[in-house]
Amino acid sequence: MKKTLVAVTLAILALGLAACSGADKPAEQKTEAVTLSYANFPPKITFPCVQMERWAKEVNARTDGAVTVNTFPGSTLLGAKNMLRGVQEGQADIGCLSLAYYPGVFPCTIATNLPVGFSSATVASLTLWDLFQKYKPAEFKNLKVLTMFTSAPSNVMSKEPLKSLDDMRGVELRGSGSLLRMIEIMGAQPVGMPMSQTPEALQKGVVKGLVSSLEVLKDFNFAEICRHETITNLPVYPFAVVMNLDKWNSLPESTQKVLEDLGREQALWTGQYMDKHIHEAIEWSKEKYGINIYELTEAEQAKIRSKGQGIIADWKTEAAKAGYDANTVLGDVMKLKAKYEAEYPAQ
Ligand code: 3IO
Repeated sequence: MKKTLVAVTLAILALGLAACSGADKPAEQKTEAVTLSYANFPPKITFPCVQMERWAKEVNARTDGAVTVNTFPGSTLLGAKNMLRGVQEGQADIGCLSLAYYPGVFPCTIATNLPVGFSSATVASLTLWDLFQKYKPAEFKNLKVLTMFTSAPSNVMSKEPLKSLDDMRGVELRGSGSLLRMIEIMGAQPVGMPMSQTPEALQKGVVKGLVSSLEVLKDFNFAEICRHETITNLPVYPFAVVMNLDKWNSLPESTQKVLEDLGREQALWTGQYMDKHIHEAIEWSKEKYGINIYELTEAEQAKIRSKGQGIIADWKTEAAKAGYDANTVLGDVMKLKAKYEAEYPAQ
């Protein structure tokens, strides 16, 4: 009787132990399910949102379904101008920032928005990513940067033909960041606003055109209203995808690794998507709306390039004030640009 009792007690204890460790161990090894919200400002079909959907899908697959990303395109969770604060305060876990919308906030990485003549979004995106990795600038200190990318070089899209700098005089053109200064240099009238407000501004006639990468002709259907495009090869717009730091710190290490491994790959994917999509968008716009494309003269381009040096000089002053060795940062941009132009020649 006593022996049986001891045996039964031991058996119960053993079972209990097994159950405890069983409940503990395998559950901890299997990554806990987590859902992340990801805010974006422009409409779903535009490139910042196309890359967002690709990222969400990859993350879900690479974490074996442990991470689900809920995407909020079209300013449904956060808009262009409250994206930064919204992510810092945790209203969204992840947000997509156009750095040019935050003057003075990103003194290091905004160097990629300078008129340095990037040849493609692929080259500029990888340059931006590497620049960030080298400096890990304090401008992102309370955030986790998940990936970065840029638009393609900017050109002028307008309602009326702007075949020369003379034609541009006084014409209201939308831009942001350094593009506002470039618009001024060309003699036009700069009007600052995020891309997400541009359709309405064009519709209402507040602006007569815009300066950005040409895929928006298709993605926003701007080709319908802006039948005239002037090739100017102006700066690219840099973007950062950032995560709330507390949320990042709460993620299991295995998940953090998946996200970190995806950072550069996503930058390259987005640059290449953009460069390919530009060609499709131009062809589509020619076919559907018969858009006209103009080139400035060599002399006009030289004038723009030369005046653009002033923007670079002013950035150097700002970057130095923020504690950067501006010549070294700019030198890095130029070195990375040359390296990636050799690796990814313009198509
Ligand atoms: C851009 C921003 C949102 C959607 C599509 C876009 N294509 C190019 C840009 C860059 C730009 O003009 C901006 O304001 O960030």
